[in-house]
Amino acid sequence: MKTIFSGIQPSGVITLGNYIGAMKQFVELQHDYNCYFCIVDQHAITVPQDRLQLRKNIRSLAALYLAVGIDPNKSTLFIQSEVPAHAQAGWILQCIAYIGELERMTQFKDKSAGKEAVSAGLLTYPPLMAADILLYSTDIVPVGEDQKQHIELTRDLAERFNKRYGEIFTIPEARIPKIGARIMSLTDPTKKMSKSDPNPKSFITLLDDAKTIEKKIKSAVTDSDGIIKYDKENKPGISNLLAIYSILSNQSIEQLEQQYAGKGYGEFKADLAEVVISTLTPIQEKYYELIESEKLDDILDEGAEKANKVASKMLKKMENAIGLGRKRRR
Ligand code: ATP
Ligand code: LTN
Repeated sequence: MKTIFSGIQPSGVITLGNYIGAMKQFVELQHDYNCYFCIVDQHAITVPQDRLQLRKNIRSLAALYLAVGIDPNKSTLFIQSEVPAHAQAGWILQCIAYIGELERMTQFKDKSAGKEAVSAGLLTYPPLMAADILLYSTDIVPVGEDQKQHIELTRDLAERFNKRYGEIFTIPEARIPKIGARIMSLTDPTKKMSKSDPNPKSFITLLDDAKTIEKKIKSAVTDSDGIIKYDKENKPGISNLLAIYSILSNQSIEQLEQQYAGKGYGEFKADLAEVVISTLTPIQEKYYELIESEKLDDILDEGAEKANKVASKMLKKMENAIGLGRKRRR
């Protein structure tokens, strides 16, 4: 069975963008692959985080993974900081990476733009992400469009390591969905929807209640020509809403265009809100059952244990190949 690894940052509550671009795929893929899904808390601290909020977001993300349908009997769900090999292998891969290639990452450029203080971790984040992936001999990494560049860098680092020290790493491939790989902000449809956006109107979280969802969709930025048609260049707002509608309702964009021919944005948005609410209601019910439960801790303990076994073995292999530490007789 091939191996899948993916991670989500506990930097806020998961948005519809994260769900459509990443999580929804995870649920489908777990039946056919050996899957590892990670709460990448060490990645989240590359930008400042409030201590209590971070703790809350980590637990909330774990419960959401399960609530959307990740089955702990099929997939390994764990928290990155509970598996020390990630940071250890991340350090080694930082020593393989070049500063120039890290400075070229668009996520680094976006997140550091205009900031007075930028942490070194924001720059060296991709080698840690490479460690996440390479420790598990991952074949496939399901992610949204924005992560493509990081996976390419991961491949480069793995190839460089293999060439220098011997064939240790599997070279992973990104898997990006055909539609929904880049859900846009509701307030600025030229920007990606992001859970850490300071304006909560720009995203819908998986925990938003029905009223909030209706309001956010109603106020989503569109255009003034009143035609429901997919045209990303000229009608980015409506095209984004059509993409969300299409994926959540399993109807094609063409079907939706036909269904709403001659109808107004108001009706379209009200129907879309219904579709979003009916997708999220069962997820929220499961979430609230899990969030305070001991079962959630048991699943995370078991996940960390399984992940630790695999990751520490690979870390040993890396250290051996490089010549770190001592040669062990036992
Ligand atoms: P942050 O705002 O903290 O950067 P984020 O919302 O961009 O967070 P991540 O934790 O970085 O989310 O991403 C988790 C997964 O969701 C990744 O696979 C990423 O590609 C995907 N993803 C993030 N935003 C979107 C989006 N707008 N559309 C589709 N997929 C997305
Ligand atoms: N960089 C990713 C999160 C992430 C990840 C990973 C995704 C960290 N490690 C490993 C896939 C595989 C992000 O910002 N979305």
